[in-house]
Amino acid sequence: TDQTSLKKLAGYRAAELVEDGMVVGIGSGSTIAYVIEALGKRVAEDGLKIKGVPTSDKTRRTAAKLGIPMHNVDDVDHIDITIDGADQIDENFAAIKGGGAALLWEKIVAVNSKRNVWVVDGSKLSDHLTHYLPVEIIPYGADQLFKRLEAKGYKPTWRLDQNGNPVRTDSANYLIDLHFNQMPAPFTLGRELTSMVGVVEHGLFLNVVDQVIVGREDETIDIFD
Ligand code: DER
Repeated sequence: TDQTSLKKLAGYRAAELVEDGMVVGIGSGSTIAYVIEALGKRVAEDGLKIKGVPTSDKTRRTAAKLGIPMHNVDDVDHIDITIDGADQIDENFAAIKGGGAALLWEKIVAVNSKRNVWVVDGSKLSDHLTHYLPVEIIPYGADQLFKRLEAKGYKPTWRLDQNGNPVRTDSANYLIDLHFNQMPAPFTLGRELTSMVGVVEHGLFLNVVDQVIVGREDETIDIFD
């Protein structure tokens, strides 16, 4: 089975966690596109009543187009459940996110959610984190910050769009991706990064997720709580 149908399988399964009347944080990326598709169907066909809270402008537009009422994170009292994707999840449920350039809003929505669920295909699971680490930074002083990260041996690269221009996030910040042969302890690395002036947030999501839904090659679904 190809990865797409595993993402679809897991995405549709995750959408079943959403109940009528919920405020739902909606993640970003190609796996979550299936969650949005499934929720849109239920809104249109079953009259599901939910409030969606987006983790990116792209998600806001995609969900709204399918008839899901979208609200900003500050316009709801609380978020009952957030369903998002991830780039890599290790055996302690620590994750790297941000491959889709949405890590800041994803983390803002996650920390304001009663419950966080991640939906992945099996290829995202790893016994330790090896994926590049996205870091969102303020444009003013970005070049100096890039050099400081280089000096630390973190092998930074600019996140570029298909025209080779630096990507701007939904908060109009830049993204730098860090590369490690052996990643330092995630919690320590995260604290170090957010203590650097000009760093807004990083893609290490630690002690965030409550449940992980995995679409397996043999089309089974594993759920880890
Ligand atoms: O940026 C993110 O963290 C997204 O959730 C994303 O990286 C997951 O992307 P995918 O579902 O398209 O693999």
